[in-house]
Amino acid sequence: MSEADPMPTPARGVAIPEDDMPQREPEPLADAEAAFDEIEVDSPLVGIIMGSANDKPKMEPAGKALSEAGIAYEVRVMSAHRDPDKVADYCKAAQMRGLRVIIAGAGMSAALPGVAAAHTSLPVIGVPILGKSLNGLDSLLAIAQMPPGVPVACMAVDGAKNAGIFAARIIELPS
Ligand code: RP5
Repeated sequence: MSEADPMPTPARGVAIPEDDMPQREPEPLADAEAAFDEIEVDSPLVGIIMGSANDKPKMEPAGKALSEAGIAYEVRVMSAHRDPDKVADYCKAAQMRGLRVIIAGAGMSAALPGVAAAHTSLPVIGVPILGKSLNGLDSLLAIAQMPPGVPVACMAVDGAKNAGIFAARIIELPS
C-alpha cells in the first residue's frame, strides 16, 4: 500500500470493520433542523394564475402577502383566450389538488378570473391589471361585471396585494 493510498479498497461484498471506516462528525441538531426548514413540504393552498408572463411583476404582491401570512401558494401563467384548455384543466383539478382559493390576474379583456370561476367552485379573486389603454377600466369591468351565478371577487386595478390578504382571510376563517 502506498502512502498516497492509505485506505485499501475492499473487495465487493466485504464488510469494512467499523474502526476502519472514515468517521463523519454528526451534524449538530440545529443545523439539521435548519436544512429541513428549507425543504418545501407544504402543499399550496392558493393558486395564483395570470394571463401573461408580463403580468408577473403586477401579481408578485399577492404572493408576498401570502408568504407573510405563512400560506403556501403556486404561480402559473395561462391565458383564458390563448390557452383555454389549460385554464379549464387547472381550475377543474384545483380543489382536488388541495387548493382553497384561486387568485387570477389579467389585463385588457380580462376573461381569466371569470373563466376560472366557471370551472371551479373555489372562491376566485380577480385582479384587474392596468394595460396600455383605458386606465385599466377594460379589465376592471371585465372582472367586476360577472353574470349571476358565477361570482368573482374583484380587487382594485393592480390590487394584487389585497388579493393575497383577502385569500389569507378566507383560508384563516374557522371551518
Ligand atoms: C391579458 O392580456 C394578459 O393578462 C395581459 O395583461 C394582457 C396582454 O398580454 P401580453 O400581450 O402582455 O402577453 O390576457
